[in-house]
Amino acid sequence: MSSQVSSTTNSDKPSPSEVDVVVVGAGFAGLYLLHKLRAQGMRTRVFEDASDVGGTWYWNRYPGARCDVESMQYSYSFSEELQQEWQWSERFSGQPEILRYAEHVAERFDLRRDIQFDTTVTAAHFDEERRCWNVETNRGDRVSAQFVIMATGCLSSTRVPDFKGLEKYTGKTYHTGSWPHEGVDFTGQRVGVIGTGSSAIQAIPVMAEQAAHLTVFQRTPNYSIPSRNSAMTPEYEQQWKSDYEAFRDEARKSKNGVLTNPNDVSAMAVSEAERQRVYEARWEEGGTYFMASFNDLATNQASNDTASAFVRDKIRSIVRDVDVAELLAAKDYPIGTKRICVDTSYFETFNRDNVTLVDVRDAPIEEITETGVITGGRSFEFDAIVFATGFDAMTGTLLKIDIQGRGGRTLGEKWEAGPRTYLGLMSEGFPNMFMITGPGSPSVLSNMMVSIQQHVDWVVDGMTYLRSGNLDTIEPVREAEDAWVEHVNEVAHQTLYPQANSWYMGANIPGKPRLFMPYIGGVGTYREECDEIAANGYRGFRLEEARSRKIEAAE
Ligand code: FAD
Ligand code: N01
Repeated sequence: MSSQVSSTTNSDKPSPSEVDVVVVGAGFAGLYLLHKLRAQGMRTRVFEDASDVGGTWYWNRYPGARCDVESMQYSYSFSEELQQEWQWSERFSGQPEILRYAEHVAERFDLRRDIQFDTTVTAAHFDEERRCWNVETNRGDRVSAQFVIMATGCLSSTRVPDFKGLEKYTGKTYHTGSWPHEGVDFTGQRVGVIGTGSSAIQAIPVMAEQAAHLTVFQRTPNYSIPSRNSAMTPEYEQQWKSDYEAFRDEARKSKNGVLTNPNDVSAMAVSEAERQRVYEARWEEGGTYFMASFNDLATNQASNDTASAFVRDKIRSIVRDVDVAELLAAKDYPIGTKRICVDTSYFETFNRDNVTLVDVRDAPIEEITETGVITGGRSFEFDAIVFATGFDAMTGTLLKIDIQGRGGRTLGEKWEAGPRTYLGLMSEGFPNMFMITGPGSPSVLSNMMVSIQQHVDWVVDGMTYLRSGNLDTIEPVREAEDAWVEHVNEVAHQTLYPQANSWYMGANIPGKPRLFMPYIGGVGTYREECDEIAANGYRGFRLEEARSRKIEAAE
C-alpha cells in the first residue's frame, strides 16, 4: 500500500500514515482494544476527541455522577493483577474515582503513547480496490488501515432540544454530558434543570444543596430505586477478590452481565404478602437489583404492574406534598422499560423548600428567553440552566462520522430506517469495520464492562483468525444480517420494553426511526451465539481471501 499524507498531531509523535487498525474512541472499549491489539502485534492508532482517556467518565462530570452497577462488577476482568490491585472506595463509585481508574489503566499498560487526543475522526471510507479504510480527522490526519473499530460509545453524543430562543439566553448553560472540568458552584443561584432521566436524578439532590433555588422541569417521571450506596468494606472487597474469576464468569453467563441474585419466580405465582415482602427487601437492598425481584417483570404486564405500583407507593410515602408526589409517580409505562434509575435522596429532595417541580408534559417548554424559561404561560428566571436532556444514543455518534462502505454507500443511507447490523458488531457493505456494543447487541441493557470486553475479545479473535488464514476481509452476509435484525426486533416485542417512549427506541429524538435498538436476548445467550458463529467459520459472514497482499507483492 502506498503511503498517504499524515499531518502533525498533538501527541509526541505524528500519526503514522498506515497502521493495521484504527480505533475511534478511548473510553473503556478503546483502552482495552488497544491493549489487546498490541498483544497481537497489530499496529494500532487510537483517535480520541477528548483530551484524555475515560470516555463517559471523562465527559459526564456533573455533580452526583456515579455508576449504578457495583464497582466490583463495573471494572475490567482481563487482568488478574489489575483487578486485585485496584481498590474501590464505595459500593457504587463516583465519576472521579472511575475516571482515575481509567487513567490508571492507561498508565499501567502504557496506552497513551498510541492515542491521539483532541482529535475527532470525521471520515472513514472503504477503498474496495485496496481493501482498506482511509480515515480522516479534523486535524488533517489521513491514515489507512486494514481494520477500523468504532469504540465511539452508545451515550457519547449529547443532545440539547431545539428550544425556541435558546440562543438569546444570557445566563450560563450546561449539559450533564459535557460538564466543565473545573466544576460549577451554584451557591446562591437560581437554577433550572430540564430533564428527569438518570443524569438529572443523580444531579438534582446535589445541586439542590447548593442552589438558592432549583426548578426541575419534568416531562416524564421516572421510576427510581435508592442506591443504598456505602463505603466499601474490606470484607466485601475480599469476598470478591478471593474468587473473582468465578464471579466474573457468572456475570458473563448472566442475563445482564451483573450478579443480581435473580429470583426465578413469577410475581403472579406468589401471594400479595410475599410480593410485598420481596419488593420491600429489594428496595432496602437498593440498586437495579430491584428489577430481579421476579423473573417476569420485563415480560408480563400484570407482574410489572405490581412492581410499578410498589414504587409509586414508595414515592407517595416519601414526598410530603401529595400533588408533587403524584407528578413524580410514573404511571403510563411499565417500570424498567425506560432505563431504571438509581438515586441518592432524589424523591426526598422534593421536600426541600428551595426545590420546585414543574410539569412540562401538558404544557411543553415554549421558549427560552434572555433570562429564563417560559412554559404554560408562566415565566421562570434563572442564573443557570442545566440540560439533563440526554443523548442521541447508540447511532448518533456513528452517524456523525462520514462512513462510506462499498460503492460509496454511507452508513446513514443504509441505516435510514434504523440501524441494521449482524450481532451489533458489523454491518453488511462495511467490511472490516467493527462496532463495540453496537445496536443489535446487549450493550446498554447490560453491565457495559462485560459487554465491552466480550466484543473486544470477539473482534480481536476474528482479526487474528483472518490474518492467520491469509484472509483480507470479513463482512456480514445480507441474509444473516436481515435474520439478526428480525430476531432483535422479535425478541424485543416479546417484552414490555417497546411500550415506553425511551431512547432505547430512538423516541427522544424527533424524526429518529422508532425501533428497539439493543438486543434483549441476554448477555450469556448472546455470548454463546457469537462464540458458536466464530467456531463455525464465522457463519453468516463472508470472508475474502487475501488479494491485496498478492497485489502488493506484485508491485
Ligand atoms: P465511551 O465511554 O462513550 O467512549 C467513547 C469515546 O469515543 C468518547 O470518549 C468519545 O469522545 C470518543 N469519540 C466518539 N466519536 C469520536 C470521533 N468521531 N472521533 C474521536 N473520538 C470519538 N454503564 C454501565 O454498565 N454501568 C453504569 O453504571 C453506567 N453508568 C453510566 C453513567 C453515565 C452518566 C453515562 C452517560 C453512561 C453510563 N453507563 C454505564 C454507560 C457507559 O457509557 C459505559 O459503561 C461505558 O463507559 C462506555 O464505554 P465506551 O468506551 O464504549 O464508550
Ligand atoms: O438522559 P435521558 P440521561 N422538554 O435521555 C428530558 C445512562 N446513565 O442523561 O423522558 C422536556 O435518560 C427527557 O424527558 P422524556 C443511562 O443509560 C446512567 O439522564 O423524554 N424534557 C428525560 O427526562 C441513561 O438512561 C447513569 O419525556 C425533555 C431527560 O430529558 C442514559 O445514560 C447515570 C426534553 C433525558 O433523560 C441517559 O441518561 C446517568 C424536552 N424537550 C446516565 N427533551 C447511572 O446511574 C428531553 N427531555 C448508571
